[in-house]
Amino acid sequence: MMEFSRRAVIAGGAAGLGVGLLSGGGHRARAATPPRVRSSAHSKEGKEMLGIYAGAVKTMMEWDQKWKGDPRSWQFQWYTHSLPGADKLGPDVARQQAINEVYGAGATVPHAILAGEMWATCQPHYSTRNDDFLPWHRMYVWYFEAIIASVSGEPAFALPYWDYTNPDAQTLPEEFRRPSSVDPKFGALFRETRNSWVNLGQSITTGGTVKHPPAALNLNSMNEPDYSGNYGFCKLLESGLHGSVHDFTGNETGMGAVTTAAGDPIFWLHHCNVDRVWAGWNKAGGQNPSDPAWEARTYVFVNGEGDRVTPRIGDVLDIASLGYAYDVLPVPPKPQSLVAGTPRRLTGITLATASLATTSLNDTRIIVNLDRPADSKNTSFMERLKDMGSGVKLYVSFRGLSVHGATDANIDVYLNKRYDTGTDDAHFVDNVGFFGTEGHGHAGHEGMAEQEASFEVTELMATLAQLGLNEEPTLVLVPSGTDTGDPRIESVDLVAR
Ligand SMILES: [Cu+2]
Repeated sequence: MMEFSRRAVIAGGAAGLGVGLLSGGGHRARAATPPRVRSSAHSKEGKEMLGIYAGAVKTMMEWDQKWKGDPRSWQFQWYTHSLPGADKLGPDVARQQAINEVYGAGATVPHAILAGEMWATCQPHYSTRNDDFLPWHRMYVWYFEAIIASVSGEPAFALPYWDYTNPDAQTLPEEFRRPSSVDPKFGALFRETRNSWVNLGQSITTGGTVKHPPAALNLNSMNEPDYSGNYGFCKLLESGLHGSVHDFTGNETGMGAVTTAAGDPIFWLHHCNVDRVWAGWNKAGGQNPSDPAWEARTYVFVNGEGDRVTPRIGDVLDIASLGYAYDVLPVPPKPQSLVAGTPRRLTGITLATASLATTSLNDTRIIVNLDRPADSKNTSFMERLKDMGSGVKLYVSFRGLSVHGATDANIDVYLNKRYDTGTDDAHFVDNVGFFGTEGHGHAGHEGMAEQEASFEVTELMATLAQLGLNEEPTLVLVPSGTDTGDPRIESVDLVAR
């Protein structure tokens, strides 16, 4: 059993990593050696790494048959995120059923115990710990990268990332699009459970039947100076860009649903990019929470050798100490946004609101008229906005997102576009998806946070106000994806903070 020694915890940093994170093999780069560089999957360096990656994924998938239940097999790594059935049965029942199936009922072998600790532990989906989204996935990707290095026998392996916020990189990298019958080398990276146009090499935003504005995949979350809370960087990145890429890439039996997402080899390149956005936000001045209890929290994983490890969140906040770097880091769209300014209200004040509880989200185009909140005196929206004073930020907040089962449903949101019918993207807010809402709300399980998705609209609102907005705000919702899972939203608010 691998635990951090007290000495390592006190020493922290690279010394702590030497005992815990890097234990067992010593083949990974130490902090003193040059970092492994993670490159874009569309670059020459990234493509070289994809060759190594494809070979290792193939081996791990073979281990699903040969050594079923081995911690370094493909299925074990996938199930660590979540597993089929967890949306309907809840994670605990689904996990136990899968353990019985893989190891036999009542099995007490170490790998069965490990599966009990690790499977369906994706954060924050199986907790209320929204702030753990980034560190949990950083650990998950970091150990997975070590497993690929060890399985392939290529210690210098660095996982490539998928740079989909670059408009020229919004196609799935070609290595992932060819079945084994066509391409024995890269075939292990192919999955059928994607939107058909994605595997045809068309853009995930504008291919096939979808017409998302290019801004649907954006780095707006990086403008947020706070890490925590429903309007913080971590949550905005998770419910925005991260969820959209899941829904735009896979269907409800693949990347589009939490239960099956990590079974698609592109998952890891997606989360590598999410990790890169976090590193870029830190580089631009974004501060992680400074909470000793948060930093002390541990999760269970296996390292490159398949041994149990229990990294602390505090161990993974600095990528240099983990021995890797990115070839390029993204920057916030508004570079000045992270300079310390007025402290924000944590929750915000609702300026306009609408219930969506009885609205069918299956229509092609839904017009939502927001109204004055019952407790507000001013009848004019602009007057209520003025009452907030200067320097407020405005957000569109969707509350009570829930689904009955797996879905890749997602909705493009436009502000004050009621009378437009064409392709005018000037009113576009963002894309709201249901990734991560499985098992919440009306189909929910105890102890899960209500799901929200918020998008900042300060500048958009100012621009539209200049055009003479003199009425309550209006939203237009344009759904896409399959309508399985009965997606629902309780309400939408326009919030100032
Ligand atoms: Cu994800």
